[in-house]
Amino acid sequence: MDRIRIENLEVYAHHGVFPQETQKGQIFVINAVLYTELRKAAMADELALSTNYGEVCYFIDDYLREHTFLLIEAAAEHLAKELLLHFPLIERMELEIQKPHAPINLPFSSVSVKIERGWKLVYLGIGSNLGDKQAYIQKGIEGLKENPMIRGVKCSEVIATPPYGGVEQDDFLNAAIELKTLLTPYELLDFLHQLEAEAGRERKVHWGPRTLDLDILFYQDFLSNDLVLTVPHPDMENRHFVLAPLNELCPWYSNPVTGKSVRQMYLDLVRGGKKGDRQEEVQ
Ligand code: A4P
Ligand code: MG
Repeated sequence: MDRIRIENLEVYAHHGVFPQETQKGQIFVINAVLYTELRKAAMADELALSTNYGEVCYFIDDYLREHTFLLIEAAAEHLAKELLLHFPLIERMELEIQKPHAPINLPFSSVSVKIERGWKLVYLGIGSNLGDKQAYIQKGIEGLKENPMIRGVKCSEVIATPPYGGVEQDDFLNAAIELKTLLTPYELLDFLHQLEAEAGRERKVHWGPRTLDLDILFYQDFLSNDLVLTVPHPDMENRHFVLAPLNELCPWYSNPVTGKSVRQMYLDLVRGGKKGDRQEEVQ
């Protein structure tokens, strides 16, 4: 991806663990690489279509002077988040904060931290089969949209589906959601649990009836298989209620584990190539 690079921006600020650092202050040196598409701005020769690097420099200067952190790790983390929220064309960034005058009584030229942060592409499954299902799904989507750490929320058509998994229960409404987020996978999972709790969800029966269920299907190229989070969702290949709406949003997206596209998984399931239940939509 194209990038804008800022090198050796000097900011006089007050970050540090020692009292003399927060009282007197010192010079910090900032390097940043901003990943962003530049083609449109270049073809139109129009600043409004790009990210103004001057504004970014002043933003960094203001932010680091107005806030005080003990650690340069914290300064970098918060600054990267604020930059990504404030400048919408930046997809991801590398940010380095150097502290050339850190209080170390040894000869050295600088110490620094460097982080990489950005918006991650995520696909979720959403479902409800208790109470006012449509309203719960709508409320879940609104909750996602209201979180500033989430943007670009797109929802597939909501479809009615028979229950999958052997528990006798009411039909579901299901959909798939695309979004971008600055939350880590575990932070996103916590937030989804919060939305489920706000919808009054009670966990009584595994795979049982629920007002709102939000599952992480894909989180960019992140892979996990621990007690808290399994991503990509391990059973998606067998689930018509997941693949049909997902196929509407991202047919060419590939499962990073198997390399299979969503469209291929969907066609395999519909044609009966997979072992799982073949499900027809309930009209
Ligand atoms: N967890 C692990 N990986 C994930 C992930 N990728 N996304 C953990 C979300 N959560 C994940 O989930 C149990 C635990 O799974 C969570 O605490 C989380 O740490 P839960 O939502 O409390 O329980 P659950 O939903 O009953 O279990 P599970 O295994 O998540 O079931 P699913 O996969 O959600 O399936 N039939 C139709 N037609 N439509 C449906 O939506 N849903 C289910 C439940 C069954 N049958 C259905 C539908
Ligand atoms: Mg679930």
